[in-house]
Amino acid sequence: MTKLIVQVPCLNEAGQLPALVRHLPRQVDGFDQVEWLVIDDGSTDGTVDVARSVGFDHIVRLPVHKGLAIAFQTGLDAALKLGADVIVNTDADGQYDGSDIARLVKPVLQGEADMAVGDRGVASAEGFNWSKRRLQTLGSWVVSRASGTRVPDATSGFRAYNRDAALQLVVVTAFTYTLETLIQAGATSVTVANVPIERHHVERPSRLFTSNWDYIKKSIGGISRIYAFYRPLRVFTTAAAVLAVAGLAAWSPFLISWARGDPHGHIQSIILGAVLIIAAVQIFALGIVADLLGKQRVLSQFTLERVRRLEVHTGAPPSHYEPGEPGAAREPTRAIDRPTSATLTS
Ligand SMILES: Nc1nc2c(ncn2[C@@H]2O[C@H](COP(=O)(O)OP(=O)(O)OP(=O)(O)O)[C@@H](O)[C@H]2O)c(=O)[nH]1
Ligand SMILES: [Mg+2]
Repeated sequence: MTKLIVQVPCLNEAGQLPALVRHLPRQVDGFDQVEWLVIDDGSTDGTVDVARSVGFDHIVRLPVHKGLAIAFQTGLDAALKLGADVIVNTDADGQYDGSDIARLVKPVLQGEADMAVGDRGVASAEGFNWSKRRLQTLGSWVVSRASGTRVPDATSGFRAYNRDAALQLVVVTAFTYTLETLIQAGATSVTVANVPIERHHVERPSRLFTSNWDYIKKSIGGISRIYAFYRPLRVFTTAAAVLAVAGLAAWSPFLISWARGDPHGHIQSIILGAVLIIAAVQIFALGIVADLLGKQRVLSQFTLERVRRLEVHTGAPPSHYEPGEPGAAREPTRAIDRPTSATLTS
């Protein structure tokens, strides 16, 4: 029996859920069972009650607000423990069309990819303002550079994961799961497919950002941090190179007069140049340490993947779980019988 679980992370989405479920499928080709899971992140508007009343089978209710990245991961973890073979994440605001789920899961079902990302065509999509379009394009570029995977819509929240991909994912940055999960996919053995999808225009205010400026600030901060996190050597070496060049420039008055046979004076430029060169060497050394820490992170990731497999195998219950619609929750756990396919490639 194959099971699809559609998960919807929510922050105060009571008003959106009734319209959302009208388009969420109960049957998808290739699956015997399709279930819905809501992840409530400390909503104050009765999101959980509405989710129950509109037929969600499973509810994960975080006791306090933890942010989208943690909510997303808690949802994946619960879906695995509920026996999902494939997990689809979609947003509550109605931007994505439930009828696209069948198309989204196809490459995953057919074994062409471990993960599929719904591509909204962000570079040309109407309804996104200029800054959002540019920042989404920047996000996709950073993901391509940091991971070697080409993903045209890296910030898309409409995604499908097979069990292996879901077991391997770990998000540690709080800002967003979208970019980091793709970079990790590129660094491990998880293959990614891009599936063109419909995008509906959404009027309701974002739950992630309070204003345009907030979006720009958080996006630039988040994207830079993720890049430095996954490509520390490149970032630190670039910073060190800039300082080294500035140091040589500061030394140049002394070097020029020394070449002309007058090695006296220019004490300020010698001191400034020396300070800059020492700083460059230290930053390069920090880059090497950060690179080694990155390797440690990859090792921890593989340990965590094995712990998750054991948890699922032994039937550990999902965290913060409540059954949804009475009688709706079926088969709370199911063992994973296959060995890990993860390979150390990073
Ligand atoms: N659990 C949880 N869900 C959240 C949080 N912030 C946003 N969400 C949910 O994540 C989904 C995406 O949030 P949106 O408000 O649609 O984000 P957006 O700014 O419109 O981003 P785009 O849809 O990519 O344009 C929605 O289902 C939200 O309810 C959060 O802090 N916790
Ligand atoms: Mg949205």
